[in-house]
Amino acid sequence: MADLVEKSKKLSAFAAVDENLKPDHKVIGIGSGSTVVYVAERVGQSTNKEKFVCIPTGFQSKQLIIDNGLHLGSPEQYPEIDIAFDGADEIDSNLSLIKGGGACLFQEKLVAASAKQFIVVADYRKDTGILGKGWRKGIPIEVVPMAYTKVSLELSKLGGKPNVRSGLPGKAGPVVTDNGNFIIDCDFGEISPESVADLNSKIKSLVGVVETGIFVGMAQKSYIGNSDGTISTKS
Ligand code: ABF
Repeated sequence: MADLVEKSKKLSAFAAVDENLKPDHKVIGIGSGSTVVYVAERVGQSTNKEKFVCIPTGFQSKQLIIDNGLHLGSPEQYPEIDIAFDGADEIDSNLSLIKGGGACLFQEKLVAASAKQFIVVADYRKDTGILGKGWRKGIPIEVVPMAYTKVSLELSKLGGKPNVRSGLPGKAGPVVTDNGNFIIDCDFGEISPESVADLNSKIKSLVGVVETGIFVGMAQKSYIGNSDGTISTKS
C-alpha cells in the first residue's frame, strides 16, 4: 500500500513536469509536501535547469530547490511565475482544492496566484470528487493569533467545527506558521462543488483570517497517479 502510494506520487509528478515544463519557462513555482519532492527531482534533471529560477512555497520547498541544484528566487522578486506545481489534500470535480496540511497555505496560495499556469500533482487518495471527504478533516485556515477565539466563534456560526492545530505530539501550544500565525482546521463536512466559492468568501471575510486552504478557480490541470500505474488528468 505505502509503496503503491509512493509510486503514484512519482508517476503524477514526473508526468506533470514532462508534459508542461517548456524550454521558454524561466520562473517556476515549487510547492510543498511529499509529492512535490518528485517535481523538484524532475525539474532538477532538466537540461535547461541552469535557466530556471524556482520560487518556494515554504521552508521545505526552499530546501528541495537547493538540494536539487536549482536557482532559488523569492515571491517578492518574482510576482509573475510562468508555471507552478503543487500537491493537494483533496481535489474535487471542479478542480477546487483543499490545501494546507503542511501549514504553508499562505505562501502556497501566493505562488499559485502569481502563476500563469498552476498544476496539481497528487496520488489517488486525494481525488475525492467532493471536498471534505478526505481522511484529514477540515479546511486549514491561517489566522492572526490574537483573533483565533473570535474567528473560531464566527466559524462555528457558519456551521463549522473549528479546531486550533496543535504542535508536535506531547508538546503544548499551537502550530505557528512561517508568518507567525496559527492554523485552525475547520470541519464543514462535505462541501458541494457549487458551494465551495461561497464558503471560501465567507471565511476569507472574517477579521483575523489571513488566508484559507480552499483553492477555487486556481488550478488549470491535475495529474493523479492511480494505484494501477496509470495517470488521470483533469483540466
Ligand atoms: C502541500 O502539501 C499542502 O498544501 C498539502 O497539504 C500537502 C500535500 O502533500 P502530499 O503531496 O505529501 O500529499 O501541497
